[in-house]
Amino acid sequence: MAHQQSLSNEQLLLLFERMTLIRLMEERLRADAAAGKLPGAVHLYIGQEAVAAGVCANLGETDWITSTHRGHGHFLAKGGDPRAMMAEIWGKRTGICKGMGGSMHVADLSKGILGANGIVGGGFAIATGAALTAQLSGDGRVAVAFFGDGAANQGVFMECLNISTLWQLPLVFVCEYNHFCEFTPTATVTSGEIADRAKAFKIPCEIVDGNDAVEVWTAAARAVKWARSGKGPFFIEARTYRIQGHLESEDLFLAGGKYRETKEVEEWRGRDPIARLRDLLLAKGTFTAEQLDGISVKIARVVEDAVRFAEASDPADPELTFDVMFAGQKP
Ligand SMILES: Cc1ncc(C[n+]2csc(CCOP(=O)(O)OP(=O)(O)O)c2C)c(N)n1
Repeated sequence: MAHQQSLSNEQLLLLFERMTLIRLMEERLRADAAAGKLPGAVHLYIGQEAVAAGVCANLGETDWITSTHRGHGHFLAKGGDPRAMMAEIWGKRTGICKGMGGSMHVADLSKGILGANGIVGGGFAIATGAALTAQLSGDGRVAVAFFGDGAANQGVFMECLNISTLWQLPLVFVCEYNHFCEFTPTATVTSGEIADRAKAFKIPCEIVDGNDAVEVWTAAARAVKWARSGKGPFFIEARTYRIQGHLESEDLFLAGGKYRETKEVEEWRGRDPIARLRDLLLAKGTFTAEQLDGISVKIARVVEDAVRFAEASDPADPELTFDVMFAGQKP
């Protein structure tokens, strides 16, 4: 585990708390999806928590992020409200988007969360636009585009690499290389290294162990500093693994088919980013196992509270569809 000395105990603890919150929220969503309680699809972030938490810990509230269809972790890591996220996923009017967007569209502009996105690669141009806004206003903000290894094969990725470096925009690209695009192993559809695509535009790159929160944090600190100081974009490729299926109901799509070996999933479970951070905290001797367990219990209560809030809320108002889709016009 490299560079651990550069994080204070408070920063390490914050990472642990954020990652635990994401994990427990996702595990609860997994259970509720299996019980048929959730409307719509959920794409879970289990196993990738170190990426969102490590990057967002380096951002201020007014910095921007764009996310993906697998966006719960980014939302929570950037300070999004667990209750409002849960209610959104449950399709309730108390949701962060009044229950109109659901899991794939959690967003909170007041926290710089420009939204999860059902369009693969949809966040690139939004983040590039946000970075241009930051540059024009000169207010020192940065934008971060989280995206998957599959999204790196979208043409708009190249467009945004190109213009962001030409215009020296304060933009950090964060590729979460989780090894799959739906049910397709990335290696079968992606030639060469994704980071090399950024290098071709002379954008500085770092490839990090995406299951090592400290390594992600350290690379992100460098990237954000670089972008904020006006030097242009930075690219991080975080090597990680998608522990859950592409989406929780994937068995319906697969009809008994298989696209990865159980052994491989188990190997990656052994590199669990939260267990690794916990081991580091214990090894440093600053926190005891009882203290860390106590934190997890407290966070489990936050999750329970979010679920109860969502359950007790009224369903989304269908009439609102006309406002959000058609600016109030009715056919
Ligand atoms: C433009 C577009 N094409 C295809 C899809 C269908 N689709 C949804 S998720 C996905 C795979 C995305 O893989 P990746 O970007 O690696 O993200 P991950 O699911 O691994 O987090 C695809 C092809 C889509 N939603 N949007």
